[in-house]
Amino acid sequence: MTLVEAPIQDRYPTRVDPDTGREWIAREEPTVHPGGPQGPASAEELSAHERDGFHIQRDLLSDEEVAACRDDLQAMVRDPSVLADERTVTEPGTDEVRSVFDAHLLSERIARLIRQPRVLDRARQILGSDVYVHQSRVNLMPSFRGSGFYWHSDFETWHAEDGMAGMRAVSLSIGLTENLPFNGGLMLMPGAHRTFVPCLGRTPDGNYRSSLRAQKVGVPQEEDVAELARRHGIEQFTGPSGSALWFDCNSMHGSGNNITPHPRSNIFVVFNSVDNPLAEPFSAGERRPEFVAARDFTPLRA
Ligand code: 6CS
Ligand code: FE
Repeated sequence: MTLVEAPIQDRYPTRVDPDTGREWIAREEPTVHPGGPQGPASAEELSAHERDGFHIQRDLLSDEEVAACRDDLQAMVRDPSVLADERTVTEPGTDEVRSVFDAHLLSERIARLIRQPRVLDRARQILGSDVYVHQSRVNLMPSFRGSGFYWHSDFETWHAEDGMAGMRAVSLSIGLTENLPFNGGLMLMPGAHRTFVPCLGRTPDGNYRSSLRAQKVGVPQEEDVAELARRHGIEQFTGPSGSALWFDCNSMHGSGNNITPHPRSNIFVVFNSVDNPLAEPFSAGERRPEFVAARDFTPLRA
């Protein structure tokens, strides 16, 4: 007898036909999942995370650690083999580095950092289980010509293009420069993570090659953004270097361009629950490469 596995149910249909409509879907799963360790996040931080879909961890890194990470980052973007690699993504229309993926594999320091209790246990605490790294990168937003990202939910892409079934992933963004209100920092809509907003259009093959520079498919309609902003408002993540933002995979977020002389860089790591491993893409014809969507679900260990 052969066992036929039932296909995993698509709880969040997206990339839909404009004619079929795009009803919002209420999230039924929690944001902070039970079953994780008791610390290091406080009860207040966890309840803010559940309510808003994000919380800020001030002083995650000391000034010395920030300086060391920035040195690593500079070394990466000067390394010809890194620059020639598919994992390095440049700004739209120029060869300025925008992101280097697999940062936790390229930098020993980042590899160690994400296994320390101040990071790993907080990720476990939020997701209520062991975790693995779904995606990691360093992002650099240059001064004067840095381009932002339009509003989106990361989960929409990870569900559609990577086969992430449920909302049980959390992103960590650690500022390596000051995040000012005007140098292209992240804007988020507190509370919008409880709604899934389907997007229109089909996913073209090889979409990631352009979407990592400027996302076109998998962004909500302007009416949806306007209604979410009316209901939830918009906040911006600001803070000195070394502060970190933890945000839910379905948080609605985006960033403006950076025309200031102040560049912005950060380390970005996505933790997914080992109980939420990737299946086949729900709304794309092919899987994305491992450097954008890892399929090694081995739990991260200290
Ligand atoms: O593709 C990704 O995994 C991430 N990048 C973009 C531009 N949007 C979705 C997600 O944040
Ligand atoms: Fe994003």
